[in-house]
Amino acid sequence: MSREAGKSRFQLDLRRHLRSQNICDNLIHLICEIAEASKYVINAVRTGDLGVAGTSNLYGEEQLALDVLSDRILRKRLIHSGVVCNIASEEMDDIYQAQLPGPDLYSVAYDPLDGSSLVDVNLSIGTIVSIYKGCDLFQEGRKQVAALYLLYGPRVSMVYSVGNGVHEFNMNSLMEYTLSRENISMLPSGGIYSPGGLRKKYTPATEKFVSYLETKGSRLRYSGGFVPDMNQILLKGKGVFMYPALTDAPKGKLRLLYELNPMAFLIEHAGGAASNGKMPILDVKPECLDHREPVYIGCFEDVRKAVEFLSEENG
Ligand code: AFP
Repeated sequence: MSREAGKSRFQLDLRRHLRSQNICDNLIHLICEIAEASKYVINAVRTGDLGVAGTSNLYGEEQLALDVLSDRILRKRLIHSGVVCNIASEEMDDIYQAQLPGPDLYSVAYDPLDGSSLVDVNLSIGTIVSIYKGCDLFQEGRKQVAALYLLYGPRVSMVYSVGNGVHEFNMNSLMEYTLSRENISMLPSGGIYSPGGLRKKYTPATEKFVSYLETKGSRLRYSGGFVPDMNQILLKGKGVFMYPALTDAPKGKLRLLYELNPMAFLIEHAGGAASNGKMPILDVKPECLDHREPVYIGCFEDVRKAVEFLSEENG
């Protein structure tokens, strides 16, 4: 019996699964390169220096050595992949051109280590990646051709979509990614809510939405890490995450290019929704690298309800 025939569907490794997705070889190569880079990021997280790197990123946040190291690992892989045109990283101030525009090239926006401030208290963190065809990174999120995240938790997992379902892989003892869940699907409404930001800075509409969730019995689950918090909602298929407009931060905190667009792509392809309170996240036209948007993301009905409360406030 051939090796493939002897393997159950759930022993499929990442490259084989990508080949079943009817996408071009360069995109398969790119996603596999990102998966390969994650092994070095994991090693850095597990053993790396937690000291502050002494530099700061676009947002003035002190860069932990791990932020800088993870960014360097991913960028180097993308540059040497041979299929990447432009690169934007949450840890870089400007777009990096890896090579001149050409056919079958991709552009990548990523947050190399989202939640890095949680490493020194041993909480889960992740890498978030958004992939576009061509060289324009300021396209609406709906034009992404792929999105994925890596979650560095008790297990290391990878969730990706190229627009044909959302699929989870777990890393085995040989550091290979093997399929663990295929075509993940979310319920219309759920029992978890993850409220980011300071409650005392919520607008009345957001406050009403949270009260609605609590009244219907939703349980608060919030770690401070976007990737683990969203992974819980996605894999349990039930719940909503919000980092809303705050009274002193009307655009919220999370970045459109590096966090919201890739996560919204995954959630929508799993049957959920993502909104800034007025329109789908994936339809927002990115204005700059530092573009932030309020976000309500998760089960379709929960997000619809949030928009309903907010539309009363926004008039
Ligand atoms: P860090 O990368 O600075 O730790 O921020 C993580 C994050 O961008 C996102 O992962 C969380 O959902 C959000 O910030 C948490 O923000 P608060 O600490 O304000 O709740």
